[in-house]
Amino acid sequence: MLTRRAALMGAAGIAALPILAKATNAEEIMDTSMAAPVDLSSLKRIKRKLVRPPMVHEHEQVAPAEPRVVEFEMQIVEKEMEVDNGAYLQAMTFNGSVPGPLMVVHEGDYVELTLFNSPDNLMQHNIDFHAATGALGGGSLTLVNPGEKTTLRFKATRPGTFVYHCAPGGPMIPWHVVSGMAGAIMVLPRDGLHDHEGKPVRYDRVYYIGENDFYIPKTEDGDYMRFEDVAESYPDTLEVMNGLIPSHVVFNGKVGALTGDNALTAYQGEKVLFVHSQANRDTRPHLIGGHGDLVWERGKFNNPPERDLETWFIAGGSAGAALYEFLQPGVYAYVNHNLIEAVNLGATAHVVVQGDWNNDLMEQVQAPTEYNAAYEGKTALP
Ligand SMILES: [Cu+2]
Repeated sequence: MLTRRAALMGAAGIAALPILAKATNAEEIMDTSMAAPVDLSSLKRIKRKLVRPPMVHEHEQVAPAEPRVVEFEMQIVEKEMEVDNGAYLQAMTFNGSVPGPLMVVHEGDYVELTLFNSPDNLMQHNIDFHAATGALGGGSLTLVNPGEKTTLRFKATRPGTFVYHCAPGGPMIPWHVVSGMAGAIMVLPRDGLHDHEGKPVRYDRVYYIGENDFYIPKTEDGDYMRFEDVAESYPDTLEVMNGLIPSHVVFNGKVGALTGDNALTAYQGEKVLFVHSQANRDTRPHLIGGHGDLVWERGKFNNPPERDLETWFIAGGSAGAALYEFLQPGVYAYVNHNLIEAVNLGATAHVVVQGDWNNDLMEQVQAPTEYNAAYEGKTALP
């Protein structure tokens, strides 16, 4: 008997795979059911409860020597989100947030994720981990219909920050990603982070910033269109997507998600690690008034970090990490330094830092005041 699942997945699932010589070959190659079993029964298992970005779930920076199996659960939620005043997105999300939660494990650990596709959803979804090896990053082993769940385990062999995203095949891939279905995982070295000289480094806080480009269609009158559900939003959204000009570029799902009352916080003297991902498009984070002391620009901890950067580059489809010790109190802006995207399209966060001002680093020697242009300032000109 043809089950509902087979009917839904059979043709669509296989057709969505990249082109291989023959369909039968693809099926055979992707069949993992005959592989030799692995015995992980001697490993300790721990459960991690994921939290909403920019916060990051509880974790150790230095892990015990023995690898562990780290269990996570994630639910896929399709829902409407207001990404700016009057601009509504039919979003697809990992765990209800855009971006999806940051997962943290250590090199050599096994990530074991149970993914639930809520029966309230309309779409098939899956998860492709850039940190994983094989099966399209796990994408071909995790395709779930509404009402289905699946569990994937992969070994975190490479330390670094990596994107994960939904990739259900064909044009569904970019659409699901720009509808919010992306997040990141941080695979720490077992003994924690190291600086450019190999000395251990710790962070006092970690924040996860997921940047998204949205493509919300407009009516002929210039108002943003609003849709009943994700499926209805697709044709108009696709047209905007294919123009490659985003209507919004935001951090953490909406304009102002990390500013004002939602600003990130820190104390002077704290080392803050900013993990920044962009699953679809290049970006260039910059901390106005600060720096990147140690920056893993490509996010991979086996490479020595860059030092003292002013702006760093996150290639679309990757996540990077920047560590900064805040030396002055005040409000810092953390932006995408394409300033049109930062200011006009939304990609701005604030970091409010408490502490004591250091006049040695900066002092306002003369507050702005009127001057007599007949006598002063002339010596400045060449
Ligand atoms: Cu999806």
